[in-house]
Amino acid sequence: MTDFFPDIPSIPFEGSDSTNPLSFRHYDAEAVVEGRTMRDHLRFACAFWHTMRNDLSDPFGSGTAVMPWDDGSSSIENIERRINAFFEFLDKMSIDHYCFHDRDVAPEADTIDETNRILDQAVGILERRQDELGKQLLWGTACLFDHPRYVHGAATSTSVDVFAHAAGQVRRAIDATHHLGGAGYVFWGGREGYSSLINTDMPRERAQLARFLEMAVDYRRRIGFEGRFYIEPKPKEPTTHQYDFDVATCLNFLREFDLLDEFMLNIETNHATLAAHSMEHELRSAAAAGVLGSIDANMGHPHLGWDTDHFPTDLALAVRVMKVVLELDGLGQGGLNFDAKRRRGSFEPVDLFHAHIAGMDTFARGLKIAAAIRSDRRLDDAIQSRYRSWDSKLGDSIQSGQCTLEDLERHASQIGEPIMESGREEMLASIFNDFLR
Ligand code: XLS
Ligand code: NI
Ligand code: NI
Repeated sequence: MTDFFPDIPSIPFEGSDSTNPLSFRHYDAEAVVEGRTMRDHLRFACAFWHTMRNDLSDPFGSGTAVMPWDDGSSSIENIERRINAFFEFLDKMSIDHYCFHDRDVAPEADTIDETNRILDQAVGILERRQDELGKQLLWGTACLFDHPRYVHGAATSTSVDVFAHAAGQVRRAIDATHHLGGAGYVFWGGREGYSSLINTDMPRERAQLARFLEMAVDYRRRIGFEGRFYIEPKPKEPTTHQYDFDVATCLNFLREFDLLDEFMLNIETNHATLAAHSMEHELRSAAAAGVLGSIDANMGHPHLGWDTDHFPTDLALAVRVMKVVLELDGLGQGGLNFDAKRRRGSFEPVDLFHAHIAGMDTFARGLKIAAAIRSDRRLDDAIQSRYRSWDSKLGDSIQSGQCTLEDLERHASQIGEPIMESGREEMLASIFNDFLR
């Protein structure tokens, strides 16, 4: 299959001395780190929407992306060409997984029946290609944010008829994901939020969203879909405030509506940034609650305040992400999805390759360095040592609930003023940097 990127070969691993930009310098799929191959640790996925459907337009200018395979029509031939170009790309890049929205692969038609017929056709093509090339669907999802009917939200719309449209659309998107053997299904509430509280009944909208998710859980059970259900937190954009603001907000929502056993989270770096959290904070919050399921691996830009979906090229960030993933012993059936787009100026087809190589090599390096930091142990030991006073009789009795405020007051007055130690933050940051070689 060399129809769409004829001048670009399959990307080889050439090692860190290579100066060939169309090679991996760090991602060596079969190399073993902490007893597992890089391929299994990283489980890279490519996003159909950015790779095939993003023309790189921005609010000030039209699209620049050169896509010779795409005539812009909704014909089945064009749908098939896009899918074929996508799989040629995955194959040449050695990317094992992919993700898509229903409307990325099959545009909406005039009637629901016609829309579903086109989606079924597209799913048939995806199925053939993924089976031929041994690729796997990491997750599917429904686009509930583009069509004008979703202007006031989908599950959280003021219109019950819109809720019904969204329910039908999600049903079909879950079917498609199930049919393709998807490892997961994502709910990203693009318009599940509000523009202003002046016209919004927030508790009512949250309850609608919970009901929607309950219906999806019920449906999953009935059809026997065993992939994971993920919620993808994001604080804002396109709405002013989204109900799935961040990990903590999602956890509260899932607990409040008794859905915690049914959902994990898909955490995106740029969304963490928009919520004024570090990605590590979001990952650790989710991991502690047992819901860290999958990652949308991208990044923002310090000077830009929106979801710019840059390719993840920040090595230190990748190290922090991979350290959490290693501590968790992997993402299981989750993975690292490049929910990332090229800059508008990187419009040639070959830039798709450069962008994904940059992301994959950054994460491969991040994985190796995170493993080195773990085996060195100085950073982990430093954290453990800071809390060592808790590994004591007193610490145990507090933790196990055998201590009262009066007991502790007595203890405090016996020992006098505690001796405090430095947190050594700068020293530890410097040790971390020593590994970024
Ligand atoms: C948008 C989201 C979106 C989800 C899938 O900001 O990241 O791309 O990942 O709907
Ligand atoms: Ni995303
Ligand atoms: Ni995003």
